[in-house]
Amino acid sequence: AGQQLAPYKADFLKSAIDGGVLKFGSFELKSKRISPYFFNAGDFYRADLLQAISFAYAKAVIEARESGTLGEFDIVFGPAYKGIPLATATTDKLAQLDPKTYGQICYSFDRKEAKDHGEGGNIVGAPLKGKRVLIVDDVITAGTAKREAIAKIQKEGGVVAGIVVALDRMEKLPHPEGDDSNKPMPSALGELKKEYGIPIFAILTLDDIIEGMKGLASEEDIRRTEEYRAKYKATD
Ligand code: OMP
Repeated sequence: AGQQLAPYKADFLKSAIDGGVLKFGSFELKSKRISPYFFNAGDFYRADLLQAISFAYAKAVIEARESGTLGEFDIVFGPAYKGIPLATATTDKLAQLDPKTYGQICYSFDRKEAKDHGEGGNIVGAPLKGKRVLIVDDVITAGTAKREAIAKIQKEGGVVAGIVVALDRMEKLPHPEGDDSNKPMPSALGELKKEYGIPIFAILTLDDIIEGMKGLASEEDIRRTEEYRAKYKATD
């Protein structure tokens, strides 16, 4: 048996499964891999679920600050569109849980439709210039979406302090000889960490889901998810 999940992680996983945010079946990912599970953070739209996800993000951030994984930050940034409610609700929850430390934290997000040229107008909320920015996003698989967010923040003169996601799928990068080669490969998350020298952490990892789904999901779904992990888990 693996390690027991922290209570806030177990509660979050239960909310995600009960709320139909974490689904089991057969799903094609952005990477074209066929996954037996899918996490859609866009489905946390009901008030009780929004509270559950923002509480879990806030707890993960507070834990990362207290353990020294994450340094100080000024702004919580949510990449459009799915990151916007996540960052906004997380900012609110941080201030609610610890007003002394987080009462002055700001949020901001980008406009998807803004043009690449021109001055300003790309960011809604707190200006990023000279600020330490924590990115709040949904899921990390290959890390493409995170690279775009980092580039946007840097372009606005912000310094990326770290990235927090709801789910780290722990997947390996595709092997140059083909994705089904079964050869070991490092993770997208590890590569991002190294490349930018920033902390990246998650409320849940795939290991956490497999540990926590016992009793919440069918034997068949657990078996298929374990098989997927055996096939696509990264070496780090
Ligand atoms: P990367 O940008 O490659 O890291 O993929 C992450 C994105 O994939 C997320 O922002 C989602 O758009 C999507 N996704 C999920 O939302 N949930 C999943 O469980 C898996 C994916 C995915 O396609 O890999």
